Amino acid sequence: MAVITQSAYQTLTEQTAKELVRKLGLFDQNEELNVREIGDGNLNYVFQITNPSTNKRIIVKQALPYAKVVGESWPLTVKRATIEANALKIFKSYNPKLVPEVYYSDEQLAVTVMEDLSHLTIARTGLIKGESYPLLSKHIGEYLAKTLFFTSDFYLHPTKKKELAKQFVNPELCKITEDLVFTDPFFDRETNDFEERLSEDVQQLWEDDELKLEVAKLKKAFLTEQEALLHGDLHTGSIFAGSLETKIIDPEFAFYGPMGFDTGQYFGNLIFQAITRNGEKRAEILTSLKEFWETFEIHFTELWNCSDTDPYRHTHGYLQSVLNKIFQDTLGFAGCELIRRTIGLAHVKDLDGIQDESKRIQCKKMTLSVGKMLIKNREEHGDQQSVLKSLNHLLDQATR
Ligand code: SR1
Ligand code: MG
Repeated sequence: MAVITQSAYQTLTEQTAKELVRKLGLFDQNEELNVREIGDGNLNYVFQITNPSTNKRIIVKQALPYAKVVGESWPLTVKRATIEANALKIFKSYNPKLVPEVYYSDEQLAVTVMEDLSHLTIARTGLIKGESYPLLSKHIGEYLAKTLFFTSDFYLHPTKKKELAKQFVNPELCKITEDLVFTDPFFDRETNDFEERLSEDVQQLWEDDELKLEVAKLKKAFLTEQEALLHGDLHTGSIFAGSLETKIIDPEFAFYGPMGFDTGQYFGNLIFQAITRNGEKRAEILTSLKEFWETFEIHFTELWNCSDTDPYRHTHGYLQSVLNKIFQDTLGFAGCELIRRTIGLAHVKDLDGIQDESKRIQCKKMTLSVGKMLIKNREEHGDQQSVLKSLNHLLDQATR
């Protein structure tokens, strides 16, 4: 039930954000509070509310009725706030330590009030600075094995699964991904954004029919396969990291889709770091990629072996074929992520933050090559060792 009676959507201000947390009883009426708008994503306002004397902090997040990255000319449903709050609750139920707590959500105001995580760092920001997060990939591997398995037909009753899938129909946010990840970067579209020095590489990509056929198949999988409840936007900017702790945030793109989309977005975003680093720091990322998939496989297999929902569970070869499919999808979706973050609308700081122009262009050419390799060869790579070998080989050649 709504704590605040609100007939229509209104954009929060620092003042109304403060009033809200007081009304919710999260702070006393007489507590002195500081407010800062700290949202650095593409879509929402994020207010951090602090009592400076006790250091207690709370986050109030509000979905804006448009995409902040473009402006008011791109209207966007605020229903995504409810999707996000509900997804956070479901994901937390499977991974209590890896997802923040939601204290309150209001559908009308598109507001979610939740745990503050400012003792941690956004993984992308930390990784760009060269920080090491030895547990990050193990945590993400475990988180994904659990969320994907427990929300799939391998675990849920088919009726329950279909009800959940209905609750998470998210057409507007999916359309953003369909356009910005799977379509625009592969055609000459206005939303694309790339340096003049990449024009030749981009032209080649647009003329590569073999690549486009494979991207079309991946887009079809994204549009039609309802395998599990996905986070839907699991890049390193949607993860808070510390040396011991990891928290997955921002599932406003959540919907029922192919499992390999979430694993692929994480995999692809780590590859940006493998490309921009050298020597031992690069090796750290390659180890992290290896740990990610190994952990995912171990947990997924364990859950598979314990569950008794699916009568085909012990059929020889079935689990392996499911894991192979997720792995191939992971590579393909990772490839799309690498390409779209290089030449599409929404870029990443891993690349755009490189000040030296020649180095930046060289890295971007590499993300395009690795992206194409992953998409085209995804079915030939039988296991992760062979992918990491190809990746290493490509990167070594470029560094020489
Ligand atoms: C208009 S939104 C652009 C991108 O930001 C989000 O985080 C998603 O990745 C989306 O593609
Ligand atoms: Mg986001």
